[in-house]
Amino acid sequence: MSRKISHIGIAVKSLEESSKLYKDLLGLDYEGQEIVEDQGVKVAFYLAGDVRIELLEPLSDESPVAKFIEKRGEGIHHIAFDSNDAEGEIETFQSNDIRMIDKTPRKGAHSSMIAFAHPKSTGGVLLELCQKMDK
Ligand code: CMX
Repeated sequence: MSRKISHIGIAVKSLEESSKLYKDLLGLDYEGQEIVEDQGVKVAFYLAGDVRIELLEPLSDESPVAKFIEKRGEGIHHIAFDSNDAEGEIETFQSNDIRMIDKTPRKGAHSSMIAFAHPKSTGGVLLELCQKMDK
């Protein structure tokens, strides 16, 4: 089976402000929101067909998303790919010269374990491996 995209992450200053575009104007299905303390973000999920959009609002100035917005403005922040074995893929990526930010999976939104690869080693794209833990 081909690998799926888990979600596309978009950095925003305010989830509430952004809901006007994604919910009211685009009419995407709102799936709910949650706080991911580990990552310093509040996230809201929307579905466009099979594609999940994850809006990320920083919880503090220390959040990587706050730094991203400060430096580059709001916009597409990361692409997350489904993984059946995040731990194993971290090893494989590292042995193929991909710099992993997370050397072991850590807790993400939606009951998942996640690991980020550094954009400097992935052609400028912040890439996330995302393993669902509830199936
Ligand atoms: N996409 C592409 N490039 C990015 C980037 C992103 N999202 N974030 C930073 N960069 C680039 C910067 O522009 C910078 O490039 P230049 O040196 O050419 O200017 C370089 O990466 C280093 O960036 P920095 O501002 O110095 O920031 P840091 O090195 O402190 O942090 C990163 C960058 C990617 C390691 C950090 O943001 C991180 O660990 N991110 C992963 C965690 C995260 O984003 N969590 C929130 C999501 C939560 C979730 O989905 O659950």
